[in-house]
Amino acid sequence: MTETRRRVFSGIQPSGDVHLGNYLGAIKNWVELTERYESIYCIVDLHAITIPYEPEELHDRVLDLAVALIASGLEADRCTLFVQSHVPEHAELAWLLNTVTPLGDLQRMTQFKEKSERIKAVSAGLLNYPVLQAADILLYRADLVPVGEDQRQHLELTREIARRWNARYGELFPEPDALIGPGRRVLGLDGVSKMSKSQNNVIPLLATPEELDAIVRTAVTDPARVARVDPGNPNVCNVFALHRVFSSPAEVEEIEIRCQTAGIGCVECKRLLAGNIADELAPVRERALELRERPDLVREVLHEGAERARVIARETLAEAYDRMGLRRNMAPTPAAPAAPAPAATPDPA
Ligand code: AQP
Repeated sequence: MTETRRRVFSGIQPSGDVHLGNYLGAIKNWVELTERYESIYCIVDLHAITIPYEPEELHDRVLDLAVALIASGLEADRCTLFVQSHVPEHAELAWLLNTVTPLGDLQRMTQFKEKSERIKAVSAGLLNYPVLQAADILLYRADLVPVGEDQRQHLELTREIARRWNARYGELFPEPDALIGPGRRVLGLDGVSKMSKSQNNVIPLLATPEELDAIVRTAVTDPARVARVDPGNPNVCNVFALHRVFSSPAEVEEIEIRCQTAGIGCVECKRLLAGNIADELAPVRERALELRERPDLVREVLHEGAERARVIARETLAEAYDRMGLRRNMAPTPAAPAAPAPAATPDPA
């Protein structure tokens, strides 16, 4: 049975170049989900400003991300794609949800702890990030949220926030389920940490073949393999992990053996990988080039996406305000039409 009526929501931050981690861990799966679900995808710019950023770069980053998403297959006829700040109801609902979210729950979030270690001035926005995320999801009363393992804790908090709010103000928000896709956690060029836009360890999704060759060449391989003549261990090599994704099974098998027997060096192994990534992503790159030539088209997709999203968002927010006793309509009730004056009776002469 096709589940056409169930709704999926997910978001991605315009916080840097979209990379293979985002693509393999999220975007590819999002495209597949559009076949089965009503899909709403959001460029979460309000989340991106919770860590230090350059205001003059943000708008271009949003458009670049939109280009990458549409080029990957999230075309307007398959899903609703929009920018979070274009639908102000996200921030409004987040404020309402803040009031039912215990401070301790936010302080316990792993991502908050990790990010606040890297940042000097930690803002309240970073702490409240998961509440805004809850608002993103609950605003559309989404049933399913495709997330990576790293986002599971935030989704659990969203469910908890929905439960608390519903218990206090009456059932409104469904508790969304996590949809853990087939995508894996992709490691960065250092081969240790998660590939992350803000970590300077990425392979950009839209890199040209030449750029890919140069970038992949910097990837860390098996650290124990010092010289070309040393045999390597593919199981601890991130380049090999990416071969498993981008190379044919026969090629993977051959590389595994040649690495273990020092039959192939890391330089050649990386060159092959860069070539295979370039080949697989060629259609995405080509579509992105077309879209970059037509920024008006990209803006139109985002504009129409926001219009569609707002229809749902307005309705949910109005209901939430109402249930919380926040009556926003203070317009005077129109006066009743005046009764017609009685016909004058002529004075008796
Ligand atoms: N390395 C990764 N492997 C697998 N999946 C990943 N995702 C991100 N990095 C990897 C998935 O991409 C989706 C969108 O991510 P996001 O931009 O909202 O936030 P993020 O996870 O914080 O991504 P980054 O690249 O690490 O951004 P910064 O550096 O700004 O924090 C999510 O579904 C995520 O799981």
